[in-house]
Amino acid sequence: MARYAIGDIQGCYRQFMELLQLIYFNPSKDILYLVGDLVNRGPQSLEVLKWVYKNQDSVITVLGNHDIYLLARFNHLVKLDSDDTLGDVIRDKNINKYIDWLRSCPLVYHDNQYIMAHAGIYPQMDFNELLHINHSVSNHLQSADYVQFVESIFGNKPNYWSSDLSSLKKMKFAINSCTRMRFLERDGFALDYRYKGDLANMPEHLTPWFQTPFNPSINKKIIFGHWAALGFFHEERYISLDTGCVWGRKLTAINLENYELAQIAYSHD
Ligand SMILES: [Mn+2]
Repeated sequence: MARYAIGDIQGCYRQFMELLQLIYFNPSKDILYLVGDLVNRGPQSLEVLKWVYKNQDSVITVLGNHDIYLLARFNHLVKLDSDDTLGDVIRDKNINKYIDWLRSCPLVYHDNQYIMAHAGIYPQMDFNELLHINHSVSNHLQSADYVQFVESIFGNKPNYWSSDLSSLKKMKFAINSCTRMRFLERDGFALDYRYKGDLANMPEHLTPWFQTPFNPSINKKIIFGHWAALGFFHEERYISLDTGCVWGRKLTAINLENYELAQIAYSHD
């Protein structure tokens, strides 16, 4: 058995299939860790969803911002974004089963060695409290009135963490930090939603989330994606996997036993 983690696929089905061939992925014995953002922007979101749904017993997926957007879009909670490529997903005859499967995916997954969340783990949070909130979010997403819940979690506020927040605000903060975070304000560590670029050009008042002091309860290597401008990084405490396939760059897999990398370039035909 081998475990592999793969970055943001965003509908790049062809590259996803080529990457699985390159790593000799065998769904009967290997496990894939997917950092989320399976869909949107790219050309074949439906094919990606079908594959992941069919192989769900061999796949661990955490929710990305685009996956949550699909839940909202399916339920007519958001305006159609001009870059949206989810039309064929929404119209598919099996859409209900894909939506129900997405509703069963967590925000955060962890095992003995790793913690995985789409954008990362907010460094100031107690990890056990985050797991508790993760569990509440899953319960809401799987409840009969999940549409109301999805409607209630949109928006940038609160952009700071406090254990005094209400339970809904804690869930909103956990969803925003786990699925959208890149930079924090140096002073007070509030989430910043404006700057999405690289580290070289970051405004002075910001710091990347992973370069701030961590709560000691966050003591495993963090696997994340979401940040195409950051690209691939592997350091002692984290693995960054979004290498911008949907923006014409690469799709990346890392073997979680020996850290061998495999990559497929977006365009080679
Ligand atoms: Mn994302």
